[in-house]
Amino acid sequence: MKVALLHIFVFVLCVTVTACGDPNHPSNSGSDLKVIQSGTGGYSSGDSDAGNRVPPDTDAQVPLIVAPGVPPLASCTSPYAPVLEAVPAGASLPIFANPSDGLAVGTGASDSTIPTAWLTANYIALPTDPSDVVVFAELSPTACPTAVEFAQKYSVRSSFAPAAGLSGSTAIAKDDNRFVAWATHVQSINYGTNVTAFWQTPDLALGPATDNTNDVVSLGEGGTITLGFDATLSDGPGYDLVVFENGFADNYLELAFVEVSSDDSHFVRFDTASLVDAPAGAYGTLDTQQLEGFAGKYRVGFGTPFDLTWLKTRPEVLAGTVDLSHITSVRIVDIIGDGRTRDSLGHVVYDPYPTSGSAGFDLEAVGLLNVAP
Ligand SMILES: [Ca+2]
Ligand SMILES: [Ca+2]
Repeated sequence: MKVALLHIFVFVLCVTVTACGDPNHPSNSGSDLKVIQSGTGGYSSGDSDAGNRVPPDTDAQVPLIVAPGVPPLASCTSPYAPVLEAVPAGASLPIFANPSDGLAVGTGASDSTIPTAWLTANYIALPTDPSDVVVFAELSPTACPTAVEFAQKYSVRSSFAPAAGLSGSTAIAKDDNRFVAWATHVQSINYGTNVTAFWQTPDLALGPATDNTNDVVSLGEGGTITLGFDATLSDGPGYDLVVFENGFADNYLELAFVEVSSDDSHFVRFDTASLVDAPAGAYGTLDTQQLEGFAGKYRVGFGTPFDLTWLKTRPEVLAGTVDLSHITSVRIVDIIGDGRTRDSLGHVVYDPYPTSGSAGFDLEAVGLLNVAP
C-alpha cells in the first residue's frame, strides 16, 4: 500500500514539476503528449517544454467576471471563449466550460493546429506583445468524449482600430456602395433614463444612415431597441452589419452592445473589449483605439461593422438556437458607463455619464452588407 502511494506521489510530482526519467513517462514530451498541470493555471508564451512547467504566479492572476450574455453551458458541449476582431495584449481571455474542472487550454502560433502545451486553467493569458495566436480549449476526452474542441485564431493588439479616415480604421461610411439593406421597422423599444420626448422617435433609426446628428432615437441610459428588416441578414464574406451612432466628434462616443436573433426571441451578443481605465465623466471623451466590439465607436456618418462569423462558436449558435444564415432582428443595448458594466474579458466599460436629454446611445441607422438570397 505504501509502495503504491509512493508511486502515485512520484508520478504526480513528475507530471506537475518535472519529468523523472521513467522510461514509461519520458521527460521530453513529444508533440503528441499532453501534460496537464494541476492548479489554477498561468501561461508563459514561448514555453515549449510542456514537461518542465513552472507553477503559475498566483499573485498575477486576474479575477474573472463572467461576461454578460454568456448563458450557462450545457454539460460536455464545446468550451467557449469570447471572440473579437482583436483582443487586448496582456489581457486574460476567459474560457467557459461545463464541467469547468475538466478543461484544458493552450495556445499556439497563428498556423498551429495543436497548442504548444495543455494546462488546466479557465483562462488564457494573452501575449503582451502584438501577435496572432490560436487559442485551444477542450474538455477531458474521458469525461466528455463527444465534446468539440474550441480552436480560434486571435489578433492580439495593444490598441484597436483608429477613427474614421485613419489608416487601419474599420469605419464604414454611410454612402458605402456595399450596403444592400437598411432597418425597415422597429420591433420594440424600451427607453432607459434621462431621455426626453424630443429624442424619442424610434422611426428615425430606420432607413439609410445620414450625417444628421438629430436623425436618431436616443435610448436613454440602459435603454434597448430591436429592429427588423425586409431582408434577412446572413453571414457572408467579411462584415455583415453596420451600426451608426451620432457622435459629433471622433472622441465623443456613446457605446452600446449589439445582439442578433433568428427568431426575434433568443439573442446572442457580440463580444466587447474596452481598455479605458478611468470614468469618462459627464460628456467626457473616449479614445476609439481603446474600444473593440462596441456600437458607437465612430462619429456620425461612419458605422461600426460586425461580422456574424465572430459568433459561430457561441453556445446558442452551436445548439442551433440562433441561425447565423437567417438573422431576423438586431437589438441595440445601451451601456451605462458609470462603472457597473463589464466587457467580455471582465474589464469595466466606461462611457460618458451622466448625460441628460439625449442620454445613452443615439441610434442613427443599422445597415446590412450581406443578406440571404
Ligand atoms: Ca460575415
Ligand atoms: Ca446620447
